[in-house]
Amino acid sequence: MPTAKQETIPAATAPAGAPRVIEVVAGVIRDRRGRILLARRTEGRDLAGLWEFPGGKHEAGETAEAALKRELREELGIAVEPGDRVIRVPQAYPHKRLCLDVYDIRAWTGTVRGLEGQALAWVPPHKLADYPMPPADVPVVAALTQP
Ligand code: 9L3
Ligand code: MG
Repeated sequence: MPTAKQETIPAATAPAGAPRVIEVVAGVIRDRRGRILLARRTEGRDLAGLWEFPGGKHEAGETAEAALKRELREELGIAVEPGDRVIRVPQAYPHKRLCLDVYDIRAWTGTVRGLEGQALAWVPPHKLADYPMPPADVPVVAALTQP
């Protein structure tokens, strides 16, 4: 039974010609001081130079939780325990559509490193808005900082 959280339209029932939605996950990772981790997208990729909540695309058949665990292990070298979903952001770009699901990370272990050469920043919540972000990440900041 699909749950309210699983809004992916199976390919078989998607309207003919509808562009596929790329499912992306990201995590809100906090340190002991309550700062939040942002990663800078590297040169040569789309949205290069912008700061994002770390994560990436689902692989085929992966749940959001599995994708998040894998992405954050690959990109940052940490083992994470995803908690509640903070926000789901549908995003239409001129050339593609994606849906970003952002989860709170309730616990993590290891040492955070930019394993793909990306710059990292631990940012106090009230400074998140100072970092230029991909359009999909902007509503996340609002969700995290609104009372
Ligand atoms: N994206 C946006 N915000 C994020 C993440 C992790 C990803 N916090 C967008 C950028 C790309 C797409 O999702 O257009 C796929 O991400 P990636 O696989 O290029 O990292
Ligand atoms: Mg990524």
